[in-house]
Amino acid sequence: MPQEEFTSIDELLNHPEVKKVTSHTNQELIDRRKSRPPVCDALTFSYTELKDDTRYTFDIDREAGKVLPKIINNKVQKVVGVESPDDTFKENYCKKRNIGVVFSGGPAPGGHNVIAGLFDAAKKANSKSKIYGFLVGPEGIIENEYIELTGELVDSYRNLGGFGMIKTGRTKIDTDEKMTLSRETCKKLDLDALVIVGGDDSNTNAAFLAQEMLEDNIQIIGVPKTIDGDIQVRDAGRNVLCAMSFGFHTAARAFANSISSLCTDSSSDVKYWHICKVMGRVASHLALEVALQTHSNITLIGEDLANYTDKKRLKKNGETGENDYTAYGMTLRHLSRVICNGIVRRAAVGKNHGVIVIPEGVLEFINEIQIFIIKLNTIIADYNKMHDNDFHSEFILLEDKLEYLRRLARRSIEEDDFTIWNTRDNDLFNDIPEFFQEGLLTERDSHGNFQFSLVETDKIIMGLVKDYLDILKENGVYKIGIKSEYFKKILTKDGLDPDYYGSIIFENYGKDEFLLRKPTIMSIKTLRQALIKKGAIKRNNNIPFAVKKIYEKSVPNFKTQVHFYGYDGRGNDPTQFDCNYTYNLGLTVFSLIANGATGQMAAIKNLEFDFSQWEPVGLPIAPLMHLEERKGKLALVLEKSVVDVNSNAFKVVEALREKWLSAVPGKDNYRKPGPIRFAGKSEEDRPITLKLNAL
Ligand code: FBP
Repeated sequence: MPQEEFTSIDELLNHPEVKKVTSHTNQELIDRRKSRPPVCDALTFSYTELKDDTRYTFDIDREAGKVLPKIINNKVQKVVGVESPDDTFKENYCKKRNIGVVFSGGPAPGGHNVIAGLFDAAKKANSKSKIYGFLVGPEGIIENEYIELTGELVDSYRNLGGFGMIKTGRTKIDTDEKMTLSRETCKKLDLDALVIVGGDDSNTNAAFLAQEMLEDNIQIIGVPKTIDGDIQVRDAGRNVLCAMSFGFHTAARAFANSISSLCTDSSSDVKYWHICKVMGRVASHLALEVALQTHSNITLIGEDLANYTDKKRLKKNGETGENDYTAYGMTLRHLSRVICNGIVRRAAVGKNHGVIVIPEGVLEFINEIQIFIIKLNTIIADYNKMHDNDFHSEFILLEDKLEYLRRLARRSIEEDDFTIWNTRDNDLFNDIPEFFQEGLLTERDSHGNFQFSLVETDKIIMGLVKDYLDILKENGVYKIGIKSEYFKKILTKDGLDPDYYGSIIFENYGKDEFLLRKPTIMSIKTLRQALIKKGAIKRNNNIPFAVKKIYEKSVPNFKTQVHFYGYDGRGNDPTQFDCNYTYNLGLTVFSLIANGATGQMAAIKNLEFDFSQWEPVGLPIAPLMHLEERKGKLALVLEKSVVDVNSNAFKVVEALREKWLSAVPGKDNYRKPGPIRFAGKSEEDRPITLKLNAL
């Protein structure tokens, strides 16, 4: 077919086909916007009410009782449908309301559906109700920056990822001044309720706002959001009330899809170890789910490392009667040894390639690093409390920061009760590579959290791994196994006797499928010496070409490609699971508001089971809070849930670790989860972690 000729660029741009392929909408976008998620049974009713479910109890922290007295006695509330309530109920349920909503913290797929669910339910109850979206996170409440949400705006974001509709931010309403400004905004807008869609810190914030604004009749409702999956709620009896925060499934599926492609690449090109750091500020839930979805060769789980005990040291302790605390938890050096062991074992069967998954927050679980983080958090927080200029503006260069630490170390010599940073801390800190020192001294976020995403965790661990692999290579331990058949073919081709040379070069010739060079042969020179010693060649002869080729093939070159999976998965369009979950969360939020609840977090019980069993509930936030070290002092916060090493999900990964390492001849055991599909059936309808833990 002859090509069309365009006389101008405008003519080309106006061509219908050009318009079609360059349009910002496509079928997936249209389908997503049009789709309406299924609704939980109780939420299909025109009216709902809340029933206290007293089967669930909590171990209440005394401090929480003292600080949050007005909401500490809140109960778990079950949302139930009401067929035909009386007129007073109807009137109250359907009264015109002003509701504010804000996103807080990192984006998580599904947030727009929380707003869509809330919007639909509120407008259905009373079309005159107004929903305001505070812009760019809690800062929008403090500064009274908002937009009124319209049906058109909400429709354009249905089932779509990100928090683009109203954006998000990490400001915390944590001072009297910010609290006063927030209250003023809520009053100015005549808000009946404020909905905070956020993580553990933001829900903590929600509880404090609920306590503060109770007398103002402003209800505060939280929503469990974070891709990290660390908001999981159980009662004192370990009953699961909220199995997972929203956004986790999508992020994990997105990471897993990319990482599984790297598994394919690695086993095709057979030359790289792909090092994949995956998000999760502290907990390793995302890494665990990725392991289950992809069967990556090595996956580190922070909580597992912290749980490690050095049996040899413990035995020695038993004998000497001393208590050596370094026997508990894994050190960075030990961790690098564990990784090297896996790499060396795969190389021995000819696989000098593979995929390693490293959780972003893994260092939090390494004792020595954890101590530095806590100490530096305190030092920075103390400095900021006492000076007009904050620590990071005062000490801009790394050298300035190090000098300040040296001053503190000197102070510890002069003042007995000054113990936060002593000369030993300073010496140990100086042993750390500069980029990591810089990382440990980075600015904390507004909640006082250490920002793991800014630290090159993978670089620190892989640096140690590379150093140790070099030593193992030197010692003839790290070497590539040569397939016996291949060896025979190459030598026979050059007219050499494989059996004769094989027994000189290899330690397991004639025994195994993959042949391993003798540890004494670790260079061309030592190979020559071995051949001369056995009379295979004369002193001034060259090494036969085929033998040299085999030797060279057995020398490993450890090549890595480093990847970070975080922001991409966080911005992915939600899975069906997250779409359904979040839309129903939005409907639940309205039910809680319409029934007068405050200080509650909307949740869906039984997420781990089929949709028909999902139950909307309100969970009391205050009873879930406990004291934790933040910004150098104890603060009441919602407890983060980390990976339980006794859970089914972890036990399965632990048991299959060896299989997935695949340090045996033959194919790897990779699994392909496939991409997230909105239409049609996606392979997983919910996180595998949830399925396993529900068994
Ligand atoms: P939230 O807990 O606020 O949902 O954020 C989670 C997260 O995506 C972490 O996984 C990551 O460590 C962090 O946010 C990154 O923060 P930032 O967006 O400030 O770089």
